[in-house]
Amino acid sequence: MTAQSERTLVIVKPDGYRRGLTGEVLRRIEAKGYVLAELKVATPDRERLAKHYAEHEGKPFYQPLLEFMSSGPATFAVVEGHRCIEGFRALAGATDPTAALPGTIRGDLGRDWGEKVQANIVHGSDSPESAEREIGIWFA
Ligand code: RTP
Ligand code: MG
Repeated sequence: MTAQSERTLVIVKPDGYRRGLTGEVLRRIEAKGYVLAELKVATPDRERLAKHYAEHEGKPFYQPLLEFMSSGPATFAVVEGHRCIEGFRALAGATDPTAALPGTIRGDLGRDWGEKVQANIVHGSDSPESAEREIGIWFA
């Protein structure tokens, strides 16, 4: 990683993985110019999910979120590039896939399935501190 560079943790969530969208998400990341520094497929375990989503504990969607995220394989990527945290969140679009703008991953590929939690295809870290914390959880 160069001095100017930044890292973010991207997860293609179990809905994205099941729908065969991993390649499409990775393609968009690479087409944007970011670099895939690490990559793996694994089913997220509840212990690490609880750490990852600690900020949401107690919210109504917390338990459904852990259910959903542990429901099957996901793809984990460490993505690198100057301002990639902000850049990937722009690529991902709004949390609610119905409201996410066309042109974004969630806007182009996501929808509301009427579930208790938003199945919105991807996760992207929201700050440099979150990114380093999350990369430490999933790529220890
Ligand atoms: P992420 O952390 O996954 O990149 O997404 P985000 O920052 O846009 O959303 P955040 O507020 O951190 O919420 C984490 C994930 O929880 C699910 N969620 N569902 N009301 C709901 O149904 C609801 N609210 C949040 C989504 O999967 C969201 O990405
Ligand atoms: Mg978040």
